[in-house]
Amino acid sequence: MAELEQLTEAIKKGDRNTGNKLTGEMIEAGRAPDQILGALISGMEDVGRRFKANQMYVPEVLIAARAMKESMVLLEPLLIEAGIRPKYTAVIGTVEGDLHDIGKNLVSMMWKGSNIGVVDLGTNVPAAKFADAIREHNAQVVGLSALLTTTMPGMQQATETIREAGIDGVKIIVGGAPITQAFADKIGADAYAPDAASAVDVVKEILDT
Ligand code: B1M
Repeated sequence: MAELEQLTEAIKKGDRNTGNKLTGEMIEAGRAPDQILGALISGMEDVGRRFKANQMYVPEVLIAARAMKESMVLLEPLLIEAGIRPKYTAVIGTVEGDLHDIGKNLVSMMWKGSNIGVVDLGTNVPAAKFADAIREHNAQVVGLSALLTTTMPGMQQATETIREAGIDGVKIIVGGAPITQAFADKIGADAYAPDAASAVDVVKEILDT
């Protein structure tokens, strides 16, 4: 099997040792960084598909994402040198009052795995901080996560604050266990994603058109 395919396989399996070894060897051999990145993304895309189809579960996704992250650490300096930038920039955070971050982190990892740059604001993020970060990083997308019914109003507040800030063209994507499409519509979000893999599809749908 060609090295690039082997790297894709290593990411799919979450085999970070093989992933690191292959990435390092290919860098040493002078392989184009965008080809290595492509192989890593293919691996995470497959992980996303299987996660969505319930053929893979949260711990396995986290292990695959860790393998990808480690290869990215090796690859990043070359990508910067070659001027290869993520296709989009997204800001993400869990809304004010809410400390749950496992689902948000999964979305963040899946986005990174799809070549979307992510600025992660963490948990308990005040509405104004989202707006500030979108402006500061020129983000095209903002992801809001909430796990508590009591913090759903915080998601509405964040959406309103971002809209009121008049930031041109930023797309608001919402998700989390108590969130529904109906709630997303009610608060004026651009899209709802039921899971982390769908959050990748949603970004592609609304920005790649
Ligand atoms: Co909390 N908690 N918790 N908790 N907790 C829930 C959410 C709860 C349902 C448990 C229960 O009562 N059955 C309940 C909420 C009830 C409600 O509001 N209806 C609850 C409660 C009440 C609380 C506290 C209030 C408890 C207390 O102190 N009395 C407290 C609140 C603290 C706070 O936030 N202010 C609290 C605290 C905690 C811990 C700190 C102990 C811990 C969080 C640790 C952490 O996140 N670092 C915790 C946990 C772990 C849970 C449960 C058990 C698991 C949540 C989780 O991580 N699931 C949860 C019960 C449960 O779900 N079984 C529960 C796995 C994760 C992968 O799923 O986050 O849903 P999830 O993410 C999914 C999708 O929702 C989606 O993608 C992911 C899958 O692909 N998604 C997005 C998420 N964000 C998205 C964003 C997107 C798109 C998709 O676009 C931007």
